[in-house]
Amino acid sequence: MATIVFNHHHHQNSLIVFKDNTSVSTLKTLSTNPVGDSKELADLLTAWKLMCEAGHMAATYEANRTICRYVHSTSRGHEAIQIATGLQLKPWDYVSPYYRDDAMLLAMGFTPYELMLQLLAKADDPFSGGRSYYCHPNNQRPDRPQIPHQSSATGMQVIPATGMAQGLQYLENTKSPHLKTGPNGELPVVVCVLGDASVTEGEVSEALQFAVLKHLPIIYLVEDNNWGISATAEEVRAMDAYEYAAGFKGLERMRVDGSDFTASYAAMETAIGYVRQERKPILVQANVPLLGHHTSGVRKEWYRTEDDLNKHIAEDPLPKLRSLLMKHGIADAILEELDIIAANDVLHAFEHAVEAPDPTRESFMDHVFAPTTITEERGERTPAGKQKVVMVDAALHAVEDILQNYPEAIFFGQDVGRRLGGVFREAATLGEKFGDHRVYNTAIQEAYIIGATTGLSAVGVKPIVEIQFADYIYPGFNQLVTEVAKSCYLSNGKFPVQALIRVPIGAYGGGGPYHSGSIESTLLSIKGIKVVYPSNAADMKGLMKAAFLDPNPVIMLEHKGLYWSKVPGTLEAMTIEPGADYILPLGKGTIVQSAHPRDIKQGNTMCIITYGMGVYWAKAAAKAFPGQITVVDLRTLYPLDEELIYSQVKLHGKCLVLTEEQLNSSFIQSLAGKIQGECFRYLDAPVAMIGAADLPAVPLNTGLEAEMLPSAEKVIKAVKELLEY
Ligand SMILES: Cc1ncc(C[n+]2csc(CCOP(=O)(O)OP(=O)(O)O)c2C)c(N)n1
Ligand SMILES: [Mg+2]
Repeated sequence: MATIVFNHHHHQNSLIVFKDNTSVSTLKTLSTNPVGDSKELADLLTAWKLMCEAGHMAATYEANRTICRYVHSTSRGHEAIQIATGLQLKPWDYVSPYYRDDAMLLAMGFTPYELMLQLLAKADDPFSGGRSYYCHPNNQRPDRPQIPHQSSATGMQVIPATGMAQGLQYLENTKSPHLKTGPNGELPVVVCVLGDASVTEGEVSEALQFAVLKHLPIIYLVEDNNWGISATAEEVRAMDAYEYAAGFKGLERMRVDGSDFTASYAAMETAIGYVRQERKPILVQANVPLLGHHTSGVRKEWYRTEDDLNKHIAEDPLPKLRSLLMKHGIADAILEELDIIAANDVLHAFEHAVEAPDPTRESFMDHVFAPTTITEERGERTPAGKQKVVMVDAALHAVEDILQNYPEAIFFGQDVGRRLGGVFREAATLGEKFGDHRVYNTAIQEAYIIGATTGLSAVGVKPIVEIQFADYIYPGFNQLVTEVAKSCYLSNGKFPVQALIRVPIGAYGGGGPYHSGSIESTLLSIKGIKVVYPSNAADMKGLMKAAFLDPNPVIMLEHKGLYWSKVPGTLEAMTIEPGADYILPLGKGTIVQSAHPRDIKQGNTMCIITYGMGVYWAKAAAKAFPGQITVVDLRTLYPLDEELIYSQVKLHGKCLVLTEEQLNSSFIQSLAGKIQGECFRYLDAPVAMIGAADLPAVPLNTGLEAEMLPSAEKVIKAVKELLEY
């Protein structure tokens, strides 16, 4: 035994080209001498040990199903391609493995014990602290490949992973100190792994399109087992991933027998070598058998025939590797002994993991957000001698200051680049000032625009992105819910997503359906993001800075009706422009107008709690009730300034909550409930609510639109009723 060496280093100059007749010539240049040296043998033995380990882990979990009660998948059948990949990745590489990649994690250096801590949802689970399933890794340890948060949603890691490659390219092109390279300046690659059935998902195509367009350094590794739970390949796809890849001009591709370790190793060596050198994307389709269950909960015998199982068993990578090693002259007894060692190691790790403590229950709320350093208003809000600006310019200038001061900040979205500078000119001149590598147009890919921020943030870029109209955020909604919002919590605080997402919103008089909608309640139903909604230029500038510096995902809702103060009654959205140092923390509301102390004393007053356009409806209405109305502008919808809200409600005893959104099941309706619960004893009337009529869209005709939306007149009516209550 003592003579056996386990080698985790790959062959320096011994690339084998894996190619077929459709692979294009770029890959041929990487061809050198074939393997066959002692290093290869060491790799094979390492792979054997890891494969044995993975097999024993799966078997141990199966044998202890009552203990392993949380659902899990294992790699059985997929081990060869996974180990071949994991062994060749470097600590400066970035990987998005999927839920079946436990053998790959072993090959990257994660121990069976570490993986089992997650299996059993223990406190010391190094990935999620007991919050997410087995084989949902993330890693920042500098001695192993870097892994951002991994969700359970199939295919949806492809956009975040491509975002990592986008970020690496930016850091590389700008020679950023944030780029982590190898000891000899070796460049990082990204590996994104996915199952065959997830390739057909729509978001995958957005990512592939972006990767080939921008020549990103990423390897898409598809583990093709012909199954997507119980759906067969024949049933649900017209082509495999390799064939699909042909449609993405510039995407290199290869197919490999993923059950053959040598072939897999060579294929991945070629793919990784290609991407490390050429900085272009490649797709590798590895055909593999599926030998285990889909998951511990969805059992193979429920839907797979004996014939099908036998076909897969015939491709088991384990006996294939065994016979290869025996051909290399390794005695069966040695392989047997390695297998026994692996079995013992796995058993000990399991016993140990079972004993490990659970997370403390008190910790369940930890890491929803990373702490922000911006907690106080700072800088000059109304500098002397400065002109008033419209809100859109305040936003623009804030982003300009940010791009000026933070070289790792980039800004992209539809039409924000040089030629137009945003359909509302909210990004005008930025492309010219900062260059096309920092401010640029993207395709109409809302999922990509939002989801890429996860990957960009993971590699140290600070993305500012824009969704052109709030009404069109829905294609990006999935990424927001599934990836962006959950990353911090489920990585136990390791991967908060620093993202500033600008979203022009709201009705502005005749904008019509699909261009006038409000979306804050749908956003606020997502936990793990912050939502800001300024109503004037000064707040816009200060909040934009705080939103950017917040280490968490922040949505900036920018009202199109307030942008230029063109909507009648919104002139006050223009303010003196705050200084470049001005910053306004999130989560702090403000009193924009106060009732008179005399009226408060007499008990004749009330407060209107609102935000955005509501502030202007409220202020206009208040003119009809001099001294009697306090108007609170929330400014941030999450986190919410509850202290200010409740103190004002308690002071006045009467309250109207006001929103531009359709009222039913809205944020403002739930706020009314909270106020009623919190301030019940202080209330002299039920909390009144005004919102838009519950229509599916804002109608185009301005008369119809006006009927739907709140107005000063509608507010006056409600105020009157409340004051007389
Ligand atoms: C978006 C989404 N829809 C459905 C599921 C439920 N689901 C989990 S695995 C799976 C099949 C995935 O098949 P494939 O990508 O081929 O990977 P395999 O399990 O075969 O390795 C499905 C439908 C999910 N996790 N995510
Ligand atoms: Mg599959």
